[in-house]
Amino acid sequence: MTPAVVDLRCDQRATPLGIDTTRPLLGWRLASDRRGARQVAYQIRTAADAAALASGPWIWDSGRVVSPGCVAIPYAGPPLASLERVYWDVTVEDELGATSTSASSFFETGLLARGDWQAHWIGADLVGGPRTTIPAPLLRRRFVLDRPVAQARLAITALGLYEATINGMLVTDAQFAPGWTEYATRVQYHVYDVTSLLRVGENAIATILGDGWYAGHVGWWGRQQSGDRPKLLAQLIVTHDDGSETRVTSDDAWRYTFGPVLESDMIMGEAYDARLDIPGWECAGFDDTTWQPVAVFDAPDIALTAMRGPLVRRREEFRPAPPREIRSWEVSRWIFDLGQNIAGRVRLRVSGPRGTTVTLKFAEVLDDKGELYTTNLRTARVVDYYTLKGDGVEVYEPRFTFHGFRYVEVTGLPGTLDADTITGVALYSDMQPSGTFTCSEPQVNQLQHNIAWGLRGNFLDVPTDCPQRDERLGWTGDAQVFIRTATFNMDVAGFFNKWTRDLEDSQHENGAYPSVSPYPRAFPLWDGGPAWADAGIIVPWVLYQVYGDVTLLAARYASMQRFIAYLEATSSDLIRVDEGYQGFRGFGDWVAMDPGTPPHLIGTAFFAHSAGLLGQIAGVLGHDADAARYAALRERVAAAFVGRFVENGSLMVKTQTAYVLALHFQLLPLELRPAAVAALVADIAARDTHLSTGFVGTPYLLHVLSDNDQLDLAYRLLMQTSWPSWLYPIQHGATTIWERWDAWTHDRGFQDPGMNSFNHYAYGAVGEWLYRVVAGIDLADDGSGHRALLLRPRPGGGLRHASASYESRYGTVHSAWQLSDGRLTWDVTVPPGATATAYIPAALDETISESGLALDAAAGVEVLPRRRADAAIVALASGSYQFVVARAL
Ligand code: RAM
Repeated sequence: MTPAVVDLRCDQRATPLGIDTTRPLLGWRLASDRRGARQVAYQIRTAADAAALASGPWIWDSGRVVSPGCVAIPYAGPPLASLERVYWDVTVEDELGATSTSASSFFETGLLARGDWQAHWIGADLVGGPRTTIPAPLLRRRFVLDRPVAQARLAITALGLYEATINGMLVTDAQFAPGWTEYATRVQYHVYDVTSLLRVGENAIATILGDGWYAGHVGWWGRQQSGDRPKLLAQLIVTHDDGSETRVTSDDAWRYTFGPVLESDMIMGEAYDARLDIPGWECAGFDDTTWQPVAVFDAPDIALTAMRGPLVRRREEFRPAPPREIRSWEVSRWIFDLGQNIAGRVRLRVSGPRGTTVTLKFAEVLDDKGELYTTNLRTARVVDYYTLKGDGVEVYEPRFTFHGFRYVEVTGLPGTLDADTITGVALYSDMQPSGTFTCSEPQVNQLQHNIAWGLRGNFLDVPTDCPQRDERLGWTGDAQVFIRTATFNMDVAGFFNKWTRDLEDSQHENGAYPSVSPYPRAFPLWDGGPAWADAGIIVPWVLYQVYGDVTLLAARYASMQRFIAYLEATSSDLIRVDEGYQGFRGFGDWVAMDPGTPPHLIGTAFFAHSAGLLGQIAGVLGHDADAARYAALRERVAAAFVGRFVENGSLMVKTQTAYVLALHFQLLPLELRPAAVAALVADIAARDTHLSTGFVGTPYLLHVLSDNDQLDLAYRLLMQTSWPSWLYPIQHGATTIWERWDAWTHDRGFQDPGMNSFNHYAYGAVGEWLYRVVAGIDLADDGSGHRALLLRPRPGGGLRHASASYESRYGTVHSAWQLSDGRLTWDVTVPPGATATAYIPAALDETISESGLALDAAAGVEVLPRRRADAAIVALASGSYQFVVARAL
């Protein structure tokens, strides 16, 4: 069977509208379970419509390109015009010479030139203050179409948030559009296909504007960090049957009023008075003559670019258990438990007398009296109010706010509440799940669950540290710590592609990357410091490794160079943030049990690491002189590290994180490594098999152990259940990852309420170890994305089985091992077009078969001459295999 060509993508999306890349990246994959199936050559064709793809005329024909590549292939046709739809397909030739053509796909450009926009920025006259909010304005415009509509596109954005309808129908189910960017530099627009929403005759376009991250509270610095009120920019472009065009743009012909959304703030919550509903205001025929004319604003001097990442959507819903009633002072409070800590909102379903106000409060955990624990929310109010209009069942879900919570307290409603009163709605960026991991230890499975929910709870347009307190910022350190784990659990290509641009937009002119991006100007830490600022290099690098997108590296290269130049300029004798350094020395090994790793050790280690990565990036981009220069810089920084921190052959700083960084970043000369490993092992033993690492050391800890013949110890740390450990929170009912090892302990209760989130993904960075080491799905690191796989499970820890799958750009990678009756069975799938180097876990005296055949007789398997004492090494063609390892008789 010739492989089918499926899953066509452009710029990582299926059939995107409104892209503004001039050379969008095309990709596809093959579907085949034939062993060895692979692409030898491809041919891409584009045409003006789907029918022409088959027979021409073609607009661009790549010709036959001999290449196995099927991810991130740049479009190389003629320059694209605004709002141009390009149909394309791809014909693939496989290794047997057979060809197969995909179904047709398309992509469509947005408004590529500034001059394409005739719209004006509009909004309401009213502004709030640094702490006082205003109601959400409703904006509308009626217009008449006198000819049939062939096609219509709405290009729209806001400084702030918009919800837009045409004739009362939402243009998108996305939430918090257009997302959060560095508003001083850029705002993203979206293009929607609204053809089916229009009709001949009178129409209405209507929007509600929310303060969002632009004008609402951000962090703990109050409102109006980027602007004083939300503003809308919208342009509807209608093409009629006869080819003529009608445009409706945001301008002074729009009118506005205030409605039922009295206040809606991302951090504080929403207040909605249903008595103020204005029935039909979004529809044609509504009389808006009593409304005010909108204010029209000068266009800000910022880039208006097409969206990159996915928008936030409603995802999972949670039905709570029946609520518990707490009655005091004649007032009933009802506490609901969703069973899962999420970022999102509650949909309320109530009936009651007109004017009744329901109050909803939120918390991640309960205190020892069974009440909501909200001290850790700091200045975030996190309360929603809904006032009933009193006409039967009313359903309400807020629009422009979200909370981090598992528990909800509802007050104000008469009568008895039941589980139907609320539904929890998880909100996060609309990414596709990419992996699964399970094993025979339920607590580790719960850990995997908590990692995945840590991601879901914090990938809300930007990678946030936490979703509940007055913070929720795009912390750079957290993002770099977690990104590799994130890739295993969700397709984060678009999400992080967007955020790397945010990060460059937030970069200080002197080259420093900040602590958070987007970067609120009130925050003094424009230099994120060691391990935080380095996200500017680490994040693009990981994206390249995983998704094979070179253009991202090219786009960010100059910015990365500026960062390394900044480190060179501000370090002294290559020691970064040395003692006495006047600038910010960094966050250290944040919330570590052992905080003793000094800033300049972390700084210099990450300087070497980032310089080394930039050297590799330069190599990938073909900048050979730069590659040599940065590689040499890395060596010099590593030497400076040794010169400063090694004495008599051992590290002077004796923290676990110091050993971990020195080993993982390969800073020590080879002969000093065994002693460092031994010292790390001894420290873990001295702590009764406990870790002491913080944000910085934790992600690498188990890798360092398993890479250095300490697999068993790595498993014992993973399986540790007393604190500090990954499983301690699980023993106490956690459903997400905690910010601190000691967020709550049985002997000490809650820790530092100023910094105590129960949904902080950073320590979930252990997730990549589960996939890469326990299940053994890894990359050969040749930059081809997942075309060259390294499959190397390392059974241990008393596990009887472990299984993972990962949706790579080439298809599903699968690895599942099982131990029973003294035999190890290992099922493996290598997707079409990919190859794998596989380490079959087998001792020298064990025999290996594949689907019942001797290894050297199995199709698609090439036994490599190198053999380890604990593994036979084979090269695998694509396909599925089952290896059985048994003791020789
Ligand atoms: C905290 C954040 C974040 C961390 C910084 C240093 O406020 O929650 O996780 O990166 O500080």
